[in-house]
Amino acid sequence: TVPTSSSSPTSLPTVTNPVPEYQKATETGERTLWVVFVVMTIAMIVFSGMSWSVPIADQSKRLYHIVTTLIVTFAAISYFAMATGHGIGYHHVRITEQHEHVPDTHKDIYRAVYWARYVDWSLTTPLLLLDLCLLAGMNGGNILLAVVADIIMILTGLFAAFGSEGTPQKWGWYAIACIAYLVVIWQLAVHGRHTVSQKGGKVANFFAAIAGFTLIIWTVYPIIWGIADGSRNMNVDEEIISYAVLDILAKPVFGAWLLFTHMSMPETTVEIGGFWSQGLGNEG
Ligand code: RET
Repeated sequence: TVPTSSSSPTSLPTVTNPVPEYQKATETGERTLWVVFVVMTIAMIVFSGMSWSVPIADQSKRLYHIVTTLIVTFAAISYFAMATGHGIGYHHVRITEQHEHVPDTHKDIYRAVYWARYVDWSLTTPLLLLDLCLLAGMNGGNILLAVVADIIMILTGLFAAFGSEGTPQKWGWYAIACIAYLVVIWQLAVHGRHTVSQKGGKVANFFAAIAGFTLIIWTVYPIIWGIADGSRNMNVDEEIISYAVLDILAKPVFGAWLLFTHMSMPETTVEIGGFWSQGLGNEG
């Protein structure tokens, strides 16, 4: 051990454990990242194939296909980054052990934080919300509010992931993210449910089912975050596997459900005005 500092002239010097501990993925975690990369890539090919099968004259029926294909495309890119070792930072914590007659010791712990996830989520969760908002037929103002609150949730979540422990920083950011998440839920549960009821029972029931599914899956994310990044009670591999399962449910499974239902339920077609549904220049 190497003495680094002394807190007061009369006390013993504090020493730092010279061997820091790195907490990172093993082969299990890395293999999981590759598997999800493959799943997202297959979903991307299937969803874009489904979009090609929609006649060119029916562009308004392709909007969900485009949004949903973009979602799995971003996910595939972000999983490629993480599987090849990109988009990973290290969060540092120093643990001090106090001793009576020997110097205090420090242990430095560096834990892998996959910040590429947050880049993915900041692009894909707004698009997932857009799918749901379009299905419900929400107005532009409410869609904007839901999307902006969602982006705030993800970015403040990223700050929380690198926030220091033992100060208000980490859990302060987490609390702000949770408030933003409540705004998102509010938009869907109140405004989404209200506008979709005007589209008739069939669409309203489908919206209730797929938005309910989304709400359950999304709510598990901050719980996993709290256990893995917050209280450090989950190792990096377990964190990777948990998010892998959630990501597959939230993106390819959600997307397949939406697109297949949309094909057999013409009432789900987006009807919010020329820009989104008609194609520019097609109206005159
Ligand atoms: C964080 C931590 C801070 C508090 C909250 C969070 C919520 C994250 C959510 C993520 C959803 C991700 C999805 C990914 C798609 O594949 C950022 C974890 C509230 C809701 C759906």
